Amino acid sequence: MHNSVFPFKLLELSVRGDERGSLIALEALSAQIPFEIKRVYYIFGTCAGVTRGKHAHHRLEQVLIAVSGSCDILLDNGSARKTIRLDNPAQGLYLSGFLWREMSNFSPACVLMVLASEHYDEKDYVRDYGEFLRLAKK
Ligand code: T46
Repeated sequence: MHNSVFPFKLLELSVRGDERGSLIALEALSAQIPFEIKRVYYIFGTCAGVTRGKHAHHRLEQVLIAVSGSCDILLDNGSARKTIRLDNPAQGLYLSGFLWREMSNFSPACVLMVLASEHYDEKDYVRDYGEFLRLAKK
């Protein structure tokens, strides 16, 4: 699915399964990950009821994968909102545009792995929702 109003895509990741179990390999600049991976981080041990995120990025591209457990990703383009449930390690949520995002409803065992196109840079974040709305409507 690709949506120009909501710049995200749900990626189906190829699973290499055999009698021993499953393996997913992710390579940069492939159909699976359409950018050079400069950073990987993962979120785990999230306390019940917590909402994380609450920011937008100016230029960062990311793929979010719930490699264990599940969580909800709320996406907001400044005029509408959508919630995507991540509960499958063979599914990646590719975010490439100016979207406010919030992560919530983490299951206790959730590990949310994120592949990012840039090194960490606090200047790329918009953490104020009012500022986000102003920039999104430009
Ligand atoms: C995003 C969502 C999905 C670092 O030092 N390096 C890093 O690469 C990251 C991601 C974070 N940090 C520091 C900055 C904060 O002191 O770790 C602390 C927690 O980061 P933050 O509050 O931004 O975490 P989340 O879960 O709200 O958001 C993160 C990413 O920051 C963000 O880019 O899209 O996950």
